[in-house]
Amino acid sequence: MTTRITDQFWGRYRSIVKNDMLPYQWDVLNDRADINIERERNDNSIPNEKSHAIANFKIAAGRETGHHYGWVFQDSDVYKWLEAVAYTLKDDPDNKLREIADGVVDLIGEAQEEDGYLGTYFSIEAPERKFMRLSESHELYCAGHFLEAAVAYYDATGNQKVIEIARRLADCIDRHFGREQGKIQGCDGHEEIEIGLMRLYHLTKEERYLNLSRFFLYVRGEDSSFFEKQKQKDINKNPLIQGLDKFPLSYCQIHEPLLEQNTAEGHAVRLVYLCTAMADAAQASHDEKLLNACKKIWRNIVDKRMYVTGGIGSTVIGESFTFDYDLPNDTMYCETCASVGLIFFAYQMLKNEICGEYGDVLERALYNSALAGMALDGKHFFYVNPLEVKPESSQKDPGKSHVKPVRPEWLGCACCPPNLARLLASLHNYIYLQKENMVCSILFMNCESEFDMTKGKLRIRQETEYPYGGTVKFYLDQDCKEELGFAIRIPGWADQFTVKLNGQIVEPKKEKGYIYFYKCFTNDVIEMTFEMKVELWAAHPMVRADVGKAAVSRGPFIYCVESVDNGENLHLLKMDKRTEFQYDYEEETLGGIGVIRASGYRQCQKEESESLYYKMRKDIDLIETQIKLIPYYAWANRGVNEMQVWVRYN
Ligand code: FUB
Ligand code: ZN
Repeated sequence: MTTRITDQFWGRYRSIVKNDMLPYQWDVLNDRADINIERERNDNSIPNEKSHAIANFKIAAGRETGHHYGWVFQDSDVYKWLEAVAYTLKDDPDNKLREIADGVVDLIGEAQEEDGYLGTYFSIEAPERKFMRLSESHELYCAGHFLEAAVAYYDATGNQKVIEIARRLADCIDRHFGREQGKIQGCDGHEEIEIGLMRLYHLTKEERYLNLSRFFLYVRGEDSSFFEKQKQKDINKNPLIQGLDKFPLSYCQIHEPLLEQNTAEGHAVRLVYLCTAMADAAQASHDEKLLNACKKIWRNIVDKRMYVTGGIGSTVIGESFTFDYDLPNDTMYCETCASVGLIFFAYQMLKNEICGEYGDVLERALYNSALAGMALDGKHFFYVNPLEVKPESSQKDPGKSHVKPVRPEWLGCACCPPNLARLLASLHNYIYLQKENMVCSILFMNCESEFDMTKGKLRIRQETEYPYGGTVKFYLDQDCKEELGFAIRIPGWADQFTVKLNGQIVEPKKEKGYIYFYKCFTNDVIEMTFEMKVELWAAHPMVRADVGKAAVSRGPFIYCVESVDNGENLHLLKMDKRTEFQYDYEEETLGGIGVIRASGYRQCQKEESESLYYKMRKDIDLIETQIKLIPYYAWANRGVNEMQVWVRYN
């Protein structure tokens, strides 16, 4: 399958990735960007003087001398950057970028040890501790990111060296881990190797990589004392990451055997990376049990633990899930990487089962929580994506130091910026899914695609007003005589829609959020019109934070209010059933956005309410006001600001 994005909305982001994000991040990784690296929360143990990520490789490679700096997983910033470069090069070849990236591959190759081991922290600082403290070491997490980058880079450029390094690394891991006598029967505290091995398996078709991935999946939680036993054995008692050992076993999903885990527990990024690999491996090895385990966790996330923005992770403590319906808006975590991971998970679930809900969640997380992770300039990033911010609280409430009102230029822990880069650069992979002789559409955007079906080629051109308009046209043409399948997702938010085939209204088969066409496509046009109107959403009554409030959406976007448009104290704004909405697309605002204006009210302060408490009166004093809402992803691009997604409503 090849897809070329020609879309205005996403095209802008893709050129930002190529022209701004990648060069900027390259400068940061090389410590030559004149920027302020912020700690993601008030915690002095967070290294924020520099990135040093490339320097770590140079030291490990013997090109320079010195010490490792940064997190034990600093290497992964380079790998994610390289992966983003790979997708960009595939889409838009560029000799200069290719030369830099080939140089990075050479450097990584030089940093790799004789036996295939790769990990700059342990090569430089603690060779004797390799694979000894897997709860904290992130060795396999980094390895997984390298495997992902290597597969993408090989696919884009055919660079042989990168895949040799990847194989040597995977083989080294294979020699050390497994069920056989003498091998380590445990996993990394942070899932990711499982995904990387799956990707290497898909590329090489070598079963041992699939088996190794499955081993890492199934060994998780088999012996929940594994990490503790490793720690006891490690003669060096210094932690690799301060404070990680205070978290419960569920932090890294080892509290129960994998198949018995029914709810989304622990560190949110880890959980969705785990589920991504589980769903991928389930599909690749026809493992129904594994798929059912994914489905249980999926249901728990989507029904009880996901924010309306597609954010996940309700608390900063352990960057974790908490419990059902616990979705506070102003202390949550909603890490950018967690939304990126949720997108990966949703996509893998779609590979198992064509079901609109997976596409809906993918779309929700992409257009909202993930996209909010970066500023419109591509050079400022949120780690945490709040649904409610009062800048004063972020400054003065130590419990909210992670809730930032403005995106920093870089972060002490820089996992999110390159994760966004690789997601945006690989977006063409999430528009369709091909299953034998069936193509399913997932995302709507202007693009041109060609699919190699087992029966022949299918070409699809998509023409749409999305994300701000609800018309989508698919032009389909095939070069074989046999019938092919084409499925279109009906977005969960679209109550009404019409379908036309070559100008005639039709009612195709609809199942689990998809409509299906089976046909020999010869210059056929399918035209979808989704009614895209302003919608109000309520949360389940058990979501304490949202009772008496509404969230506003239009199409794939969740909206929010900002004080720059509505004045301070957004908590005093109110809408009710008389509220009317007006929608306008504003080309000049925030790079071009759809703005919603709502007739509403602002609670005003009466004299008696100068007192902290006063006798309740039946009526509240409200003055009519116009409320302006903008898409959530575009917030925090106009200085320090209050922001709220959920607005009072009755
Ligand atoms: O531990 C590696 C990465 O750093 C995680 O995925 C993020 O949540 C951050 O903790
Ligand atoms: Zn992150």
